[in-house]
Amino acid sequence: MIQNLLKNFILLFFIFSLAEPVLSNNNPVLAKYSKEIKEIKSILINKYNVDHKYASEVLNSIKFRQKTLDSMSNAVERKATWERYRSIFITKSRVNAGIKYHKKNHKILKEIENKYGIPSEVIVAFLGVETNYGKGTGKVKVLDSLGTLALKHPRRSKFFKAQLIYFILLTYDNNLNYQNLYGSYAGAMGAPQFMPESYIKLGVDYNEDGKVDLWNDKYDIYASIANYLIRKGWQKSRNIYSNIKIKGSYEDEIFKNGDVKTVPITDSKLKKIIIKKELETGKKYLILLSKKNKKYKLGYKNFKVIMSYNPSTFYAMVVSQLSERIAEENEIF
Ligand SMILES: [Ca+2]
Repeated sequence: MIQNLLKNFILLFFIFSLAEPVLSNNNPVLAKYSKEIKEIKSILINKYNVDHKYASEVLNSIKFRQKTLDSMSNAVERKATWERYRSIFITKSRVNAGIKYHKKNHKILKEIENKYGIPSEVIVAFLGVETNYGKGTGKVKVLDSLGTLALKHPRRSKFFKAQLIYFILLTYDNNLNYQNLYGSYAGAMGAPQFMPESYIKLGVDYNEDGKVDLWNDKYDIYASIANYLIRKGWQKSRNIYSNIKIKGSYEDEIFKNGDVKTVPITDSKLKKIIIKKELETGKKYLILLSKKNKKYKLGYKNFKVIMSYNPSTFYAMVVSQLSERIAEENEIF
């Protein structure tokens, strides 16, 4: 209420001041990007009805972070082998912590599982890989990460520009202090590390307290992950992937275009090259993990759904394997 009054007061003040605030006058670093900022501001004001002064004020507060750009090009997905990547995420401590977390939050997790049909251990595995079960939600100001990437990323500035716009909209609509929101170097937020667009479009206010809180509210966090997966096409009670054995002569062939990828394969082709012939229904993918060590799996629709959260084949496989270990409930000693 007070915030609304304040907003109205600011709006009135702005209308009667009659002067359009000059954006770059107190942030010379941004001057070079005045065209882009003008465009972002215009979308916020005209498409999303964000207050003019608010949009200017937030955009003016962006501080560039070179570290953000460096981190983008050094992401572990881009460099590690499967064995190295797996060893980072499927560790004794992460598996044991996941089993404990799953038991501790059993009641809420089961409620969400029953409502959405997403296995609770899959929800917990996402949290385990993303933020070590909500413990490390990121220490970088989201505004600065997204501002840097939106204006300076060499290839993906269009994507990050959209995320910056959604971020500002999120803070405006929910009365969140944009100076106080921290996330990953790429602008992912909260325990499940949602980008602003997903936060706005797929976040769920499950406990109906008027806001989607992905930092602190377990109901909102679990329901938002479940909702995300359902909306991306998760198939209830179906497998994520299977172990398969490919006949020796075909093992080299499947890796002829390299590894670290997930590629579609038809049933007829599959029947020709695998040893065991009984197949599940639905689309299938060869998950090519390591050419050197001939590591591969057979993926189903749900594997691709996990990849919609993060397009890395390795990422989707560690989420899948961590969820299995949590479901088994065998702590590692
Ligand atoms: Ca809520």
